[in-house]
Amino acid sequence: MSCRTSLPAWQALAADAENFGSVHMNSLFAGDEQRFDRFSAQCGGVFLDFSKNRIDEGIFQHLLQLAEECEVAQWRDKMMSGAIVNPTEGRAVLHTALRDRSKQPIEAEGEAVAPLVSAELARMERFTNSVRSGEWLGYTGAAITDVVSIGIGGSNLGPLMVTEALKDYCDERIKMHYVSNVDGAQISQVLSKLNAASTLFLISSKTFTTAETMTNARTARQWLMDQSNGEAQAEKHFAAVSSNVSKAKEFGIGEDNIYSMWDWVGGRYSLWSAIGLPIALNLGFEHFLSLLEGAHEMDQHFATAVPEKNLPLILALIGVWNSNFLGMNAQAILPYDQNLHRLPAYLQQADMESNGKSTNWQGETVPYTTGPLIWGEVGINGQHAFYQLLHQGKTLVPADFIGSAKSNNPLPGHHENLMANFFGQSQAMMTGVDLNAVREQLTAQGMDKESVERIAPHKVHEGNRPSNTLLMDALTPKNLGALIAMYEHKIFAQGIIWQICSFDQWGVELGKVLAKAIEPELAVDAEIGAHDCSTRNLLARFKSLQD
Ligand code: G6Q
Repeated sequence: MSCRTSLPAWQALAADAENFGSVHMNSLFAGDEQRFDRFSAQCGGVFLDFSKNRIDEGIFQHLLQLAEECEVAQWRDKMMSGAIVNPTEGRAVLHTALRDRSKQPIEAEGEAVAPLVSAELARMERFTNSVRSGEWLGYTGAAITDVVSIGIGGSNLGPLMVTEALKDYCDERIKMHYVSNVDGAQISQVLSKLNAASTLFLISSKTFTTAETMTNARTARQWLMDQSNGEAQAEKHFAAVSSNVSKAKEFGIGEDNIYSMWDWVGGRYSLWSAIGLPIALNLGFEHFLSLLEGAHEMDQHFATAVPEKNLPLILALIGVWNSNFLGMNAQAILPYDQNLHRLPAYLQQADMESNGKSTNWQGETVPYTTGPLIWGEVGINGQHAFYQLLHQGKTLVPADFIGSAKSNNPLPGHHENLMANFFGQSQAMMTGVDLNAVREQLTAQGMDKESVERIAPHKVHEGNRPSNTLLMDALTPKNLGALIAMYEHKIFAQGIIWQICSFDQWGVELGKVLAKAIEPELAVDAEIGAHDCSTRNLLARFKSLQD
């Protein structure tokens, strides 16, 4: 297997970076009225403008050539047809099949996938409707009003992000609460507001062995028993989502209340499976289906759109250009929508757990940077906090600006103000303002010459900072589905270009193993084992501070 750096396209891009990497975008825009048309693309209700990047037609063509030489399209087809594209775990990766309601005949490990997906969706629908309609009754005969979703990582971040994002579609029939942290603070706070008689717990864990989730699930079960003086029957208050049915049954959850997922659904790609039940319970099943529909539309787009208009592929290539060739190893996610406030956290997992790796498919260390540092915040709040660094800092951070043309909360003046900032910030990152222009501005404001010279350098914005703008018609379930799927496929395409295994997560294991060894050592009478002197002394100090 040849290293990506020896590909003709990689070498052409390295030369491009030498020759054109520092060309100011202002000069690329000057006199080129076609730039926006050429460097923009659309899928359904999601529009992408990628013209504010340091690319010209030649660089873009070399990026497309890189995708071709890396066989991204062939790998995409393999993934979508159920081939083993998660080699270190020996698994197919078929989250796309979860949202394909056309029931294409796809097999994973010899088993037809569509019937499994349809059957589980039908069970989810019945469960959702029975809880939401008040048919499902708790131990006193009261209808369910609150659902507590207990799960962590991929079994939490997706449903939490989506139910927050689509709050405006929620009819308040069922209130959702999430518990992910094993810190007792979170579950205590959640339970303190609830009435056991009308509360249902949904334990979401693919493996049903995750320590944090199991600890929280046991605490929830004990709380239910305490609150009901031992009268509550677990089957009226517990349901589970897992691929480990026997473990869920061992915990005491009846088989009828266990919803399946499969090995070919990765945790961080699982919100489309029964892991998405919090979404359906909170918003209603029809909205969950719209989410799937939007994601499927993006899947089809990724599979069929020409490369130069293919949103996920373009985002992947722009990311590769910025990080591997221009040395920008971070990516800001900046939603201009309050309800998308969990999107940066969600994408942190999706991207960093997938592509935060340094070993290629052959087990060799790759000689280039891989997944960038993903971070972000609701844009308008970020403006009053960290945008200083985006505009004038020495670390260059490409940004994705995400917003909608129509507001779901159209109060007079609000959306215009929000979106004026949305457009103004990416423009400022791109155009900047040079010393002469600053001098002129300050002089025009009546500042004396000496002050102008002293202050002006501080107000220079060099600009030329890359960004993508994602403008949706509106934040709807369908558009959100498409947006998430777009990022999933971007991450996939980058993993292929970097030749890394995007679907495993060995990097999260070592710390867990060490924590398991340390936990018994925290008991008052237990000995502290052989650790480095930092860890040993910290453990000793921790123990000495217990009452
Ligand atoms: C996601 C990861 C990880 C996983 C959690 C929860 O891709 O695998 O975040 O989702 O560790 O695992 P369980 O669902 O098995 O509890």
